[in-house]
Amino acid sequence: MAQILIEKGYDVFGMVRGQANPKIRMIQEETPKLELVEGDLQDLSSLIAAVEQVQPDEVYNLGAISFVALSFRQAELTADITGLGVLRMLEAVRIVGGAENRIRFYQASSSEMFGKVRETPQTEMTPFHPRSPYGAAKVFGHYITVNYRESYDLFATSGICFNHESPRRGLEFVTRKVTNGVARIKLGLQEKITLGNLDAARDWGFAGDFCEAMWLMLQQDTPEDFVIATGETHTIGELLALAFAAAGIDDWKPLVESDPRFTRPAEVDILTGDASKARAKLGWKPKVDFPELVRMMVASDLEIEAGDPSRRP
Ligand code: GDR
Repeated sequence: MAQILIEKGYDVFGMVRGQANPKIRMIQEETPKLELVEGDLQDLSSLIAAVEQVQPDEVYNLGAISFVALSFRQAELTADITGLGVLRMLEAVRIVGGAENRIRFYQASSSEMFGKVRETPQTEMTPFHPRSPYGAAKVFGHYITVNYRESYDLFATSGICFNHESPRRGLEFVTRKVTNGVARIKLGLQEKITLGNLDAARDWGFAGDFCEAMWLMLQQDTPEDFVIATGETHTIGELLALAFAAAGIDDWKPLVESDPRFTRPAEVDILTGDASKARAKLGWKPKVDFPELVRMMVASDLEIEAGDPSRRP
């Protein structure tokens, strides 16, 4: 997101928490023009101070505990950061934005809110049925954003984003776990990939395309919520086949195993988004398709894993 906004000519401030955040060095290397500001989604006064310091035109709240599996083990923390964190950020935007509501706000809502899906494909009107503490916290974040828009006339919008991936994806998420595992197998650094539920299916898109949609949402005349998705669903089997093919490995089935350690107490089996509204009103459509996304991630992981070991994730 920062990269895209910098390319558009914005001065971008990224909020970081903690006094020795290990990601700061990586962030500064990847986006040297990004300025950093201190703040913590658990601490309203720090958010007010950050927003006061920066005086932004737009705030993108992409901050969360975002790993669904972790949210089962740290449910209260997830509710606090992923859920209440949105309320605190909205408060900071409302207080600092003054009577004329100078600051536009984007909330990263999630397809995990649909969970045990009530209809397929999922639209802005599909009822929510979250299947994890993460999904439940995102539902709160979504509705509190809608509520601040309706109560205080804030330019507050919520993008219901389906899975969006890139070479920067954390290793704990299934796409990167697969592409990094494939690269390591190819280079003889690892023998197998151990996953959880192999039957899950997702609507996976490229994060760069999705960030463009987030920006477009804040450039409209009126604040509205949008589903952001590719409309295509793929299985983990397809992800594996494409990733191994990208590394030139044919006989991959013996290289993948499933371990209950990685399964979740409740699962979201299949998601498919309908982004017709975003297409019609924002003129948005994804540019990178699923095979291209997987090839991009495998190529990046091959380069990283073949390079300096101290730079490996
Ligand atoms: P998800 O992403 O939960 O959809 O949330 P993730 O990549 O973690 O899981 C996708 C599906 O793959 C199954 N799976 C595994 N997942 C992981 N992480 N590791 C495994 O070993 C594994 N094996 C199978 C999962 O069970 C699941 O069904 C992501 C996050 O980015 C959220 O923050 C975001 O809101 C949603 O996407 C949209």
